[in-house]
Amino acid sequence: MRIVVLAGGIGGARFLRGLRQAAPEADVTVIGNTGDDIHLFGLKVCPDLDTVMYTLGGGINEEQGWGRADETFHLKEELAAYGVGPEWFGLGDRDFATHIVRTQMLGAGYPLSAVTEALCDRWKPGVRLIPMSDDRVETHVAVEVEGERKAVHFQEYWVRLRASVDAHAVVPVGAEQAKPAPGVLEAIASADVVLFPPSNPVVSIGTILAVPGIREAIAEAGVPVIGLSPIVGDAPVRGMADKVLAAVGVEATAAAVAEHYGSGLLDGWLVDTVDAATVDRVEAAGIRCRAIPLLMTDLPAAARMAREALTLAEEVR
Ligand code: GDP
Ligand code: FO1
Ligand code: CA
Repeated sequence: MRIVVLAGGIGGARFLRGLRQAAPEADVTVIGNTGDDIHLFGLKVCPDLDTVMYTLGGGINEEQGWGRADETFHLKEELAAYGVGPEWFGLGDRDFATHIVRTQMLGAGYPLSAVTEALCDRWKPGVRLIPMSDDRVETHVAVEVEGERKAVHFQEYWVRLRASVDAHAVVPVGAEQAKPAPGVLEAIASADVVLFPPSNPVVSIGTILAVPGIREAIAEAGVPVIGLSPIVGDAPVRGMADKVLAAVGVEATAAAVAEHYGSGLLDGWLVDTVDAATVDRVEAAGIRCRAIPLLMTDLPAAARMAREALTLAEEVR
């Protein structure tokens, strides 16, 4: 079975670990969000690609959900001693190596998709990880700070400002001109099922779908498209999905996120058992819906979610 998964960082990566266990024989292609990417310390940082690669490759800091396990921060401290920042972004020593390799290869002319493949040669995530695009796309967030309206990079909104101010708009800068990376459209066209893990619907999956051709390819593939809600009990399990959903005029509920994707894209939707009362609303929107436990507390829990998603895919096929 060929499975295509659109993934952000933590929510996508933890679900993928479950999927790999639930369907060990499956051929899984992950289309990764690159809208979170940023140039810092002179290096190209790709948080969501790295979170998927480290999580599936066994190098992730489990508690944090991003960055490397067993990390130290000597390099960042030495840079800070020279007054070189940004001080608000924590890049660890082990993680720095990934970024140096990536930036060197990009500088030598390799596209991000080839660089990602090279990095995955080391980590062996057990899936094919492809960035959504080789072209630069950067998510910016319109905010108001001390009465002044301005746009900041998504990392600045999330990591520096801790999403403490309202997001007025979310813009994937460069997406309109971006092309899907080599292999993306081919993987979708030959997929047996497309999964939306419980990733952020706006700044992860929304950004991937903003690359022209990807949404259309999924709709045209004619295979089940199944999503899992990142919203449980009317709140994100973690992160700032409520803030960025508000920016696009969508309430932070499992049902509203399903309606936001719409029946033109989504065939099936899984909500948590605490949101079982909203199943009828989702089905009324033309999307098959089930309520199951959706908290990825451990690997077996994530694997059960993946199994349910594949079962729902067979039901709607
Ligand atoms: P990010 O790029 O690191 O923010 O990760 P993703 O975009 O892949 O996923 C973020 C989303 O995952 C957030 O909106 C969370 O609510 C959701 N999430 C995290 N852990 C869980 C979980 O255990 N269950 C569910 N249903 N959603 C989760
Ligand atoms: N998140 C933080 O909250 N603080 C950090 O200092 C930070 C550093 C960082 C470095 C590398 C990396 O791959 C991810 C990092 N993240 C950090 C996570 C990241 O900013 C966001 O959680 C994701 O981009 C949201 O998807
Ligand atoms: Ca992300």
